[in-house]
Amino acid sequence: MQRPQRHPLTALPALCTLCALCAVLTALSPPSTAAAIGSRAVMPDGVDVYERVRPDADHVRREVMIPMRDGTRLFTVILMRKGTSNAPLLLSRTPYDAKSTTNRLPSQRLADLVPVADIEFVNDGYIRVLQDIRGTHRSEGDFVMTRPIAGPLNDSGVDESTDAYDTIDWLVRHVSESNGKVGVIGSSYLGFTTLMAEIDPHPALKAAVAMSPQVDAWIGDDYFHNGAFRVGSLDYVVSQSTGKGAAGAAIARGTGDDFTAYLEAGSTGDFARRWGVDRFPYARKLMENPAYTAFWSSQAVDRWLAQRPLTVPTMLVVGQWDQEDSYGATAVYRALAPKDVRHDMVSLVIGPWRHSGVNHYGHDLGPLTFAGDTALQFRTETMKSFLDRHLKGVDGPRTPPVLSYATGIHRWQVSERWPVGQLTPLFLDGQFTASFDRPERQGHDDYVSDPARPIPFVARPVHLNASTTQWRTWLVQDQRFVSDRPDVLSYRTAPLRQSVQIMGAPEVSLFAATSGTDSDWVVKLIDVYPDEAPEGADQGAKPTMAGYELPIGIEIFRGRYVHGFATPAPLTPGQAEHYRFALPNVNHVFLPGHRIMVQVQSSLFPVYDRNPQTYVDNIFNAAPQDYRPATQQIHRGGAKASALLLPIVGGSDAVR
Ligand code: PG9
Repeated sequence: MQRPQRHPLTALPALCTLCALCAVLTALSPPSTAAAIGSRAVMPDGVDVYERVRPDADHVRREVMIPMRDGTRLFTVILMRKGTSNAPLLLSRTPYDAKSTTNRLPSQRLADLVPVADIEFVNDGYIRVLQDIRGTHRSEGDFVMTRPIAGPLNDSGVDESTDAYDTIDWLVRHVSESNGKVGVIGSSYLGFTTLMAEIDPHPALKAAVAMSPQVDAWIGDDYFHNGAFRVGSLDYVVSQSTGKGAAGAAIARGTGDDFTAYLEAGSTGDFARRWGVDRFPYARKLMENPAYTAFWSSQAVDRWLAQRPLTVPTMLVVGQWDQEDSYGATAVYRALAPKDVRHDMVSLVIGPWRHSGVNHYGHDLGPLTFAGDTALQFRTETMKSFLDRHLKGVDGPRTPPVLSYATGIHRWQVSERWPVGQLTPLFLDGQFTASFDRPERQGHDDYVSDPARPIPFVARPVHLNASTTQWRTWLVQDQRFVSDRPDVLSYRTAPLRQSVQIMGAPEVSLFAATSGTDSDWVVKLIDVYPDEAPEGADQGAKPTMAGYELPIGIEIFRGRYVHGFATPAPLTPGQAEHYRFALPNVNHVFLPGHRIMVQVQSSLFPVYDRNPQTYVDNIFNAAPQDYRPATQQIHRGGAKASALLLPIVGGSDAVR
């Protein structure tokens, strides 16, 4: 609505109505104090709309409300270079504000407005479309977190799949500059909406690129990993559930160390209640569904896709050090690859990136430096030719079935399938050694895990804020900050005589017992750099990687689920169980002179909530007296030969 505006002159008494000069002078001079004090002398300075797109802009911007089948209208931004015709549409459906995402810089150049990852596409004539999903920002309707597919968990009859369908249908009929072909792309939440568009897809949907998609939030994406709860989820829920049209709220707990904030609160449920987070519907859904019941399994996107025909060429992308959604992309690859009989529909890309790092600068991560901007290389050389082929009919280079960046030797590698390596046990042995030879003697190593002294996941102070460097790089942090703790067991190989390459997901095969009735098991695969002194290190001039303990994968498993994710049960004190779980997928080369290390511990706090180590029905509601120290036993050798199975390229011959 226009605010009423009054010109100051209209409030002044007429001076000399016949004299033009007098009128001009009056207009130029500031209103007199007397006039300003008078009843209506101040002109309001706010304006409702500033038309940012000026006549000399290089692009056209349309903001439209697209109607869905239930009448709800979704806010959509459509951007294209002036003079565009017969061009493909590149659609992303986001909960993160379509308008501000497409106003990166105040500029008349389209390339300045869109996110950096889009620049090559808009420069090459793609029509870029971003839409606020239902219930977020400028769109109508209710927001439902990662809205389940219409069915038992969603009786509204609409979901992100129908909304994608209706949007695509509208776009191809109303954007006259388009060639009628649509691609969907996006990372994380947008990776989820990308995959949802592939369920019963619109015929105009010709290609999809799902990056770090949230696929199964209980097994290995945002909210839980193998049943252990990721407490930072509460921050996300609060900001996401309050964000319509504005920046979402933050939990008002102050700016201190989150390690202390969570430890002092008690259980995660107590933390939530203390800060009023238990009033958020999605926080309640999380806290009421701690096990992998139908609530979670029937939301798993890989299961939905597995049940449907594969009709949309799909590229799945993930970062090797993805601190949020490391699971989803490869889970969907596993679900779809068997359907890809002609071997030309599904591809997988694993880059040396953090979560969504594929859309940002890819030169480095924490202390690691790569061969150039790996993210830009992927986007311009692989992703663009994939989309050009399917959306523009360009007969460019073949899309590699699998493309992965070999960290350690800094090289992109193409393979026909994934995983490539053959699982080869690296055994835990006596004297805290690790070896590819089966241990000769049986034994166990013990430590006390005390929930009152959980092991931090980064050096304190901890800030569970997803936009900090601390959060974005914690998966590559030097593990020496905990290696000396008595409750962290570190098993190391001798320095390697030859390089060892792994391509796939390392698998934990851990035989472990606890004196408690529940327990968490955290396993880390670490590349230990040799104690070398690079040039300049003596003057302290350059950061050195000497002795660096670089995590190649870190994962957790909540003991109560050892016999089934849907059927938690107390552990029997002192009885060893066999824990099997996977670390994230990687392509890494351990170089000669480096050592391979396996660390085992029982907490990783506060990225994961504490296990009280006494079985309670719902850990969210554990009472203070439930948190008890426990003695843990890690078995090695004989029938309980704990090992980390490494997907070694060249099999066991490569390490002999
Ligand atoms: N990892 C974030 C997320 C996705 C889906 C649900 C909840 C969180 C994200 O970066 O979008």
